Amino acid sequence: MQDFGNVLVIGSSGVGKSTLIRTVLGSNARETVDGKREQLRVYESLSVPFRIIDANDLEGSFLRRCAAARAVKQWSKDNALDGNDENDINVIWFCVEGKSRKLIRQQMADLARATEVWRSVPIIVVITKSYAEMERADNVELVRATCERRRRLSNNLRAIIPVVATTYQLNETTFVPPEGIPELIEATNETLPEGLRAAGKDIEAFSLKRRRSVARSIVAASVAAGATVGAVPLPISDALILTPIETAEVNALATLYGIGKGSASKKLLSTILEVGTVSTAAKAAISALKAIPGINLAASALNAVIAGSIVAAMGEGTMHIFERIYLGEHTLDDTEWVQRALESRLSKDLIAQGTKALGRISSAGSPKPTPKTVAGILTDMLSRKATEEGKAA
Ligand SMILES: Nc1nc2c(ncn2[C@@H]2O[C@H](COP(=O)(O)OP(=O)(O)OP(=O)(O)O)[C@@H](O)[C@H]2O)c(=O)[nH]1
Ligand SMILES: [Mg+2]
Repeated sequence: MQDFGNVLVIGSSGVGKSTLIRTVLGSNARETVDGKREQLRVYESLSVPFRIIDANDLEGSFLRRCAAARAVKQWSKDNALDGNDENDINVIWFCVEGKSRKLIRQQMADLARATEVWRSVPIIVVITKSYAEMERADNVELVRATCERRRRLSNNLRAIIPVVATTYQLNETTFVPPEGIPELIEATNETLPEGLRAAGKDIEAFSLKRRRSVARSIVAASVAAGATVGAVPLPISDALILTPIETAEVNALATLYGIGKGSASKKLLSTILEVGTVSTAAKAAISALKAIPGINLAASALNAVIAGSIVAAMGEGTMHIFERIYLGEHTLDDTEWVQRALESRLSKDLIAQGTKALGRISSAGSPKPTPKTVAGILTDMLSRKATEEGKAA
């Protein structure tokens, strides 16, 4: 019985197919043995309701292309226990790179040629490396226009999704967070034929898992930025210098969890940011951490650890809140609950985690670890905590 849909991923070398596949499938992805052939790799994971086929040579020379297409067809046949091999590729992801706009048209033409044999299989165009937010809408439009000129593409096109698969670091304190991954998973699920499609509850669970892991990567990048900013010689007497980083962190998480841009969302976000920056809870936590005795760290390192810990606690707290809202357990305008939940994180968890971090970093030897080292230790602590929570859940 086939209980999984099959997604064929194609795109030129270097557009980001492997990176995308890793992000979509998550850490428990595995390569299936039955798919192992020279021209293709087949992956599956418990975190999404479909299999992903990475066919390397579909874009090579004519002969290689044919060989690769044959390999995929043969794989389909071998796996089609119901004997219907025609439909075995259920969706094709066309990966084109958004960074190089000029090449989009050419890339689309190449992909169209490479997939000629799958006449009626639905297509989702994934615009990879969509780092520039301003260009996303234009790129989508360009892809749409390109598809309109070819009958097979316009008939089969189901969605165009700009994606950033992993955080793109612009500099030490600014980054482009992941984008479009839950949308891609949901669009793919919707495109699968009835029967292979995950039901509402299932897809929600899949989607939550993937969102969580993307959220963790946002928090990790923010923690690194926080530790860097915190390490400047200015003493962080207040948490205000972290405002830009916390704002970016909270906004990225909001986008990920589909917290919209309406007035209720705005109020929610500003409540969260206020708790993180000017609340007495945040201030008290900072003074408590600064006063811990026996910490052998230079002032800049101490500040880096505290700043990173604040950003970590904010990120974790915000993630928790957005998850509850995403699951429908709370509403956007439940700001009182939000405030309470976050304040308790900032006092209890922040002090506990911060103390632990300070202990670990100060006993690591150097009184002046770099922000990078500090961030590394903090994110390591976060991921251990997440693993423990995952086990406990
Ligand atoms: N930061 C960031 N880097 C990316 C992203 N997507 C791709 N890259 C980088 O782009 C490069 C190529 O990505 P791959 O995923 O290996 O590309 P591919 O399409 O699998 O390439 P081939 O296997 O050669 O066909 C790698 O250095 C990736 O780290 C992204 O979303 N964010
Ligand atoms: Mg690859």
